[in-house]
Amino acid sequence: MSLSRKLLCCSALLIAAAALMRPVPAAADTQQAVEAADLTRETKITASNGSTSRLQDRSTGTAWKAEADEESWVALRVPQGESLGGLYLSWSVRPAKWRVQLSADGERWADAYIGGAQGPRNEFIPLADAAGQALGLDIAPAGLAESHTPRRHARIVMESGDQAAAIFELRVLGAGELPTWVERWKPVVRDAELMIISAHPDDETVFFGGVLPRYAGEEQRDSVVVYMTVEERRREVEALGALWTSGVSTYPVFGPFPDRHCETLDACARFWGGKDKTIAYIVEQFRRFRPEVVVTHDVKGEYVHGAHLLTAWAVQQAVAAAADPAQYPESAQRYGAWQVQKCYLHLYRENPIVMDWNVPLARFGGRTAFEVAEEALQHHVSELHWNIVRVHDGKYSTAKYGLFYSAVGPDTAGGDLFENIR
Ligand SMILES: [Ca+2]
Ligand SMILES: [Zn+2]
Repeated sequence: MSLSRKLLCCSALLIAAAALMRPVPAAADTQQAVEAADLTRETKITASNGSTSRLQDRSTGTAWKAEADEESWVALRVPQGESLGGLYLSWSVRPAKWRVQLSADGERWADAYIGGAQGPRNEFIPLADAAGQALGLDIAPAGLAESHTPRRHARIVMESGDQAAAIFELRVLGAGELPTWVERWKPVVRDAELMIISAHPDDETVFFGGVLPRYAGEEQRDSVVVYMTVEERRREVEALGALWTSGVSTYPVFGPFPDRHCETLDACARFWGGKDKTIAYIVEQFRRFRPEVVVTHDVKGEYVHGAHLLTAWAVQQAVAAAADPAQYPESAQRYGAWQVQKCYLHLYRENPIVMDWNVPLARFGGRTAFEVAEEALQHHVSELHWNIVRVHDGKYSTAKYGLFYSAVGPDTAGGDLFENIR
């Protein structure tokens, strides 16, 4: 038996002993793993510069900022007796290069995770092994005496480029099974079953609320949400929270178009670089993700907003264009042509269907799609002061759609966006 093997055995015993000492919640099923504790409040957090309170105020309205063109760090120490299971970061600006290092004594550090500029805005960095036990002993052991000591110290070392890295929020998790609020985004899928095209973050819930809990959550259909325009970075974080709550685990697409208030389709098209550019972008999303069912805005723009009007109009054009390789040939060459099977428009008068969002959903503990949507909406914190921002059940009911296009025949039973698909 090698030395490292022996060390592993010792560690396994220590971990087993620690696990035995952990209190088990009275109502918990003892068969289940212990849920990782949120240690953020008890953890001492320091940084190379600036105030760390902005990292821990539970607000995406504030962010800690690194220094531009410098190496910066955020360091933390979990309390005695706790083990570090992972870090959960909400990035405002990702650094060009960054790493997470661990230490037993806060002086000698070893790399545990290397990160880069690309990645989700909300990111979980596991610092524990697959069994959910505290990692530490196998990371470049600094010496025999120390290798029994759990790594209670971690630091995020960032190399900013010309734009300084910034972090909205940092959460520190103990060892164990991750709580459900920790978002773990999957890479994009090639063949989406459902695509929602939403002009702004919050429209997916305000006007289409119910669709994602039912199809992404309850039916576990691969779902991609495309946002045409995003006003600021914190809105992306809010959208991620809403999507995760609705049962979506595939990272959304945040589009390139500027968010300006406009009341007509033409005014919005001027801001967005023209109608053709808008259609080309949606055609590319169809070809890239190959959705079977597409859901988008009311042709009247919901409460008459230019971005909703243009989005609904451009989706109608794009359904036919995406299927024709001669149109927008650049994305056709890259991804191939694609025929969307069904396209629904919110509140559309032709071929109408009414969804029932009041059915209890097993995957959400018996809550209904409408109730889940209302919970999801609470993530859009910066929009909640607007009157219009609520999950609609009256004039703009999230339950009402019409089938604008179908390659699989008309709906006959009704009440299911995937009727005739499978
Ligand atoms: Ca904050
Ligand atoms: Zn909107």
